[in-house]
Amino acid sequence: MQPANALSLAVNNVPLELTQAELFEYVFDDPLLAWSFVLNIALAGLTILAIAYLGRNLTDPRAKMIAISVMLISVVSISSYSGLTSGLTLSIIDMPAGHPAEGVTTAGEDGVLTMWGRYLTWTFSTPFILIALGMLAGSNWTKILTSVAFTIAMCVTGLAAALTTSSLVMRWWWFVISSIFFLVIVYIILVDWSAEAQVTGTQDIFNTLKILTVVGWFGYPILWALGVEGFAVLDVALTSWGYSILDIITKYIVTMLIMFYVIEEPPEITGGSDYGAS
Ligand code: RET
Repeated sequence: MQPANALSLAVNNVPLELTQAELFEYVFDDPLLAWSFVLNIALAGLTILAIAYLGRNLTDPRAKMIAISVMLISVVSISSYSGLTSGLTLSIIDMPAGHPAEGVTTAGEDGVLTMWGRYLTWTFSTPFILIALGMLAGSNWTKILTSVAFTIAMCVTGLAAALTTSSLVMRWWWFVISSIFFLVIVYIILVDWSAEAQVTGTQDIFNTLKILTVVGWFGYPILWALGVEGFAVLDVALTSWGYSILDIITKYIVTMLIMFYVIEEPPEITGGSDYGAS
């Protein structure tokens, strides 16, 4: 006989798989988790509107490019959090043997709630943070695109760490690879771009952004390690709030600081009407 619903599938000893609608319900049954997503949708939307308003009189092409770059951070973010809220980019992942959350069940299914959409969408949002920072520091495109390539590599290997179910050692191996890529980015920001910002004359704003970025970005692997993906010290809702708060600092606060600086179109960051023409 054909099983009538997911529950009867479990009864018949076939692994139960939650539908997207059930994941959606699961999120909204936990207001703490739901709010960690919804707040960010609201903040990303407000940030996009604020950038459009603040940037409406920009004339310099280089200043405009920095503004567009920070706008794209929030464009990705609103999509990312919509994916999480709808259940589209959430899964219940069964942890490998030896993992502290091994054998845990979530909403009747074996495994823990994994917000894999976060790691996926960071692949698209973090490059725009680095493009804006690199341009503010007055760096060249070789270094900016190197940092972009490494952040994409960091996020994709972080996604692999979260989704690996075969072996605990392999999960942490992905984490180590991702962390090495992360350190390359930290080096570029702290060493190369800090020196370049001194020469460009943007050291004041760059130093503030550098501290927010480097300190904030270190919070992500720490949360990964403490959350359900790693040592499972923090539960899913707390981990999610942790990421959401870090996102507020590393995206929206950084964006607003950049916008308030850029709208004045200081000579340190402008390119003149010929910028990008050749
Ligand atoms: C992971 C786990 C694997 C090891 C490392 C990580 C670092 C993630 C970072 C994310 C930054 C995200 C931002 C998003 C804004 O949209 C993938 C958590 C090193 C640094 C700034």
